[in-house]
Amino acid sequence: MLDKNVFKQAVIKHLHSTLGTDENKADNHAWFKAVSAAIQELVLERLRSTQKTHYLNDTRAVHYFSAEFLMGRLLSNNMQNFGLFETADTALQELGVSLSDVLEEEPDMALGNGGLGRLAACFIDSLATMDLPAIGYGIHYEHGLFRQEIKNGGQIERPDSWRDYGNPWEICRPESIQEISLYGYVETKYGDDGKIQKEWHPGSIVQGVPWDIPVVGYGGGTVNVLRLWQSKSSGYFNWDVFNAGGYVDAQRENIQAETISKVLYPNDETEAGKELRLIQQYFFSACSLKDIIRRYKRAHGDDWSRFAEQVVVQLNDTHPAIAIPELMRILVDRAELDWDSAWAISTKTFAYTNHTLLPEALEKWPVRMLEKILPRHIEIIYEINHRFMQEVENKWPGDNKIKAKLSIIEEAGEKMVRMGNLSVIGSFAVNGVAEIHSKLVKQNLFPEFDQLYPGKLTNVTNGVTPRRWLKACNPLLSDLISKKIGSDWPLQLDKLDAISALADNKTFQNQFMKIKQKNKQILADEILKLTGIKVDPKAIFDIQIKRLHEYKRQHLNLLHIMALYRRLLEDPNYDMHPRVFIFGAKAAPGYTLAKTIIYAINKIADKINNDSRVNKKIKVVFLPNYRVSLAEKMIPAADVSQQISTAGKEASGTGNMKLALNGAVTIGTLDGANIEIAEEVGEDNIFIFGNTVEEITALQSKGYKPYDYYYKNSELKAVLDWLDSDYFTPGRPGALSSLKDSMLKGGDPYLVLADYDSYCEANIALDEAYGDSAKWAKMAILNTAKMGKFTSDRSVKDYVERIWKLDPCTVDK
Ligand code: 9GP
Repeated sequence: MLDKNVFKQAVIKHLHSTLGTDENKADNHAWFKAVSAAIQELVLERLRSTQKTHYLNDTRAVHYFSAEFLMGRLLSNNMQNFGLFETADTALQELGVSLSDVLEEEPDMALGNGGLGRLAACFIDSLATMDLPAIGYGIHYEHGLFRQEIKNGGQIERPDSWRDYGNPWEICRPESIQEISLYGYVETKYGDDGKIQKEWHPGSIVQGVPWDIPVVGYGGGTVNVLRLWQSKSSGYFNWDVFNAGGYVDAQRENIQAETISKVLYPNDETEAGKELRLIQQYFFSACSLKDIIRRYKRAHGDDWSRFAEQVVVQLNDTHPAIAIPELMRILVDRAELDWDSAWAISTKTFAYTNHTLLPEALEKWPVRMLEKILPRHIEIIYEINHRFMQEVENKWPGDNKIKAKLSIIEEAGEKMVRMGNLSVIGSFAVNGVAEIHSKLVKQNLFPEFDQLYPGKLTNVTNGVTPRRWLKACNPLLSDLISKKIGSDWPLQLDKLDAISALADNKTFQNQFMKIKQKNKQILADEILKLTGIKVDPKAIFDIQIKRLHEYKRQHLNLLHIMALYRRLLEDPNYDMHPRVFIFGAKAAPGYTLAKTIIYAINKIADKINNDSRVNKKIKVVFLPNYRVSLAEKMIPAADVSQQISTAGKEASGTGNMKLALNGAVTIGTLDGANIEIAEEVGEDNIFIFGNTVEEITALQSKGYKPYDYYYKNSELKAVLDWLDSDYFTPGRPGALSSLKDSMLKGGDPYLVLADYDSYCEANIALDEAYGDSAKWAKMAILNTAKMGKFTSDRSVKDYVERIWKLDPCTVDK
């Protein structure tokens, strides 16, 4: 690898010959570009070796299809993974440049909404680190998730322009452009052998231009690729369709082609329900399949028999599920395989991950939309369904209820294609993302599928990469850990358990908590810079960071904050440790109540922070534009991790893992991966509260009555009523009433009120525990120590062994 002087020379060479500037003129952005270019030279060298090795070994590879990859920044990560971070730091210092200022110049690659997209980013990091042949496939959105500004307390969405000044990592590959078809009609013909043949005459053709982002494994051995497709007009104009009267169809291409990869849908957990969204899904799935097939054919020609041996495609949620009929179309219409052979190949190729049980997030597309956009695919879907219905009939003869439930086509109301059912039927493995979630997938979402295909439905608990989420984001703690237990923990996270033995050791406790204190000071400075709010780093830093959604219950946190505020007003000596409640969250632009919750947090924050009667005890901070790079600053500074979703609603969560890994203690419900975190850290080191899934089901089946809780608890009633006043929104009475209404008149769909009491109790227990500094230090240390299970390397290993069946392939250095 590079030594300091060679590195300096490389950076200066790029300042001069790539950027046309010099050391005296260069600003931080130019330094960022030059440093990135120097690193990219190494990256590309390793990328070339990796690709050559994979090609020569004709390796089986996993193809991770995901509409979202939330990569964040890459420079620091790539330097860390090459072991060059310290070298770069000293080299730049000697050049009079601050590495941390340079790192701040990199825009986040925010091509995802939240957990699902960030999980994909962690998985491709682990795949490269573990020398596994893999490629990520997604969309090269021109605009990633919107930039959030807060104006007068409310969220404003601004376009995210991550590539405005170029991106140093991506490589355009025009030699691998793919063309895909849309619209038009299907012609039925008879071949010479009398067999029916189908020919799709598309109304328009769109080009997919691939951009490759290298994915550097830790240690720099393997560099895999994330291939993102940008849409482009092909300039094709279909005379056939035009002459047949399809004027609009024939011209649609030019208007739409470049729109396809324009923006990431800013939805999280909700169905987008837009034609463009379906086109996006088809666009990247079809380009990616073509790319895979091109590569396969280069090695195996037209012999399809080995396709499923070489290729496994993981569908990240149902977003790429249209790849299933697309592969069938290619095999049946193009390669002219008979249906059964094609289906055998296809169902050995795909595996599907389910990430949610929320009904509104389970994708369905109107049949008429598919008929229009993908007329051949809807025919194939009907054929898949027809054959599947025969299987159902064999298993449950005459049971039309089960047929209606399992059918890919939903017939009640407007006819819809259920992408979840299609994914289960068309895949050889289906997994949920945490134990409880996978259990609910089996029990509630797809119980009959579980009976029909025993063993197909399984669990792979999520994980996060410890390289980014501890080593890089928390250098002080990482160094301390490495000094105590050696430096191989980023590759073998189980080794962290060795620090459990130090959990009672006073010196270690002091060292550990001193680092937390320093990280809190750094975050306090950042808070001041971003919001003008001064917070005391000695206070408890209590953090809730995630997308804004009612099921995640930021409003439960808020009700408790309001209750503390009241308690302090009523009793100025109310005994509590000073606490700073810190939020980061984006709301989907069309999700009105979520935006109201952001507004409420900000308005309540204004009031509390400026009320000298209480602001030594509580402060509330909403950090705007929550994103990966901000998470990297917040997580190391957290004392408390809020994971308070309604039980059964959060499939897994991954922020919960990152925060605990950095020594935050969780206050959480028995939901998602919280349950497994609790198992690992032990009940003494986590604050669990609230109704369980079973209790919630029972409450709902006997008729849940939020008003009962409202009238029973005078404090809860008072804080809810407070929302009706203009206390927090001077001159705008009722501006927060819709929030109260959602929990009373609206029926409180996420059972906030049912969990309120036990949440308050858990908070009291937490406050008491914090008062005992040795006890708290021990809890924090054990949280870090016990997170070994939650490395994404373990998740990937589970996928590899149980689903993907991949062998590692090391790349010579
Ligand atoms: O809501 C889940 C979240 O709990 C999980 O951690 C993440 C990764 O598996 O996926 C989220 N689901 C979605 O974003 C959409 O289904």
